[in-house]
Amino acid sequence: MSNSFPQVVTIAGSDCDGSAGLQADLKTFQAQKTYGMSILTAAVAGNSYGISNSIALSADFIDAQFQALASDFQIKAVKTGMLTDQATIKCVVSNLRKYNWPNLVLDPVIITKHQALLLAADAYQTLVTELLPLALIVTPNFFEAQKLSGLSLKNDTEIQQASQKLQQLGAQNVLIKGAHDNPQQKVVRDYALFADGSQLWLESELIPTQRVNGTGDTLSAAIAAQLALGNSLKDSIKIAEDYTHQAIAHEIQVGHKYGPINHFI
Ligand code: PXL
Repeated sequence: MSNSFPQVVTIAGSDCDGSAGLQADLKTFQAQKTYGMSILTAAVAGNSYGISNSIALSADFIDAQFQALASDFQIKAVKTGMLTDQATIKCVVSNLRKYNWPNLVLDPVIITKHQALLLAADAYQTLVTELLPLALIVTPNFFEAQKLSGLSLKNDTEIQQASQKLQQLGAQNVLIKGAHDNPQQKVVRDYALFADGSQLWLESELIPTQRVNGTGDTLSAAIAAQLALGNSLKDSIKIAEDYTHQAIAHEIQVGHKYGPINHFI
């Protein structure tokens, strides 16, 4: 067995309860047999009931973290999570341009499932115009995809059109996560559109549980980890989807309400 592990970085906020944000990313990197690192952008105070407070780190400190990692490690893939505001996005964009790390997975974190705003309203356009064009793949959830595309996504054609729109905005590849808020629903369907125009519908059984905190973070982190391991984007998405599904299916009892998924599997 080799003792060398590809190094992967998350640029994200800390969620103190360990369910989401950079904690979920690092657990995922570890589970995928990659070496995880983190550039901290913000920290939130929260638990399985919700988020009560947050702070953003300074651009100077974010710069220092980039510099520390770039001067020592060979980064094979990167993902972004909570980016707070315009100043943070601009700082992250200028560092990504400077260091040119490969395989950027952009999880456009805007608002949590429970309506906590993690990106300032005036930062949204900056994310689209400056960060999206650097992304190998963008992984919006259903609501983020509606917001990014301006479409209601009421049928498959609109989901396909929204993905094309995100490509036109600069993302090379797009993964839109399907809605899962209909009580009658039995399956969740995610959709991927690739740079060469090929596409993939990914269908999985909907697991009826409230314990899904950190699902989007985990999926995008797993994609980054698989890319770092040298897999193709298509294979990385399939492996990451399967890992995330298993992590939801094998529920763990942590916290009283909207608990974390199971990164041990
Ligand atoms: O799951 C989105 C997310 C990302 N980053 C941080 C979070 C959350 C959700 O709670 O707290 C820091």
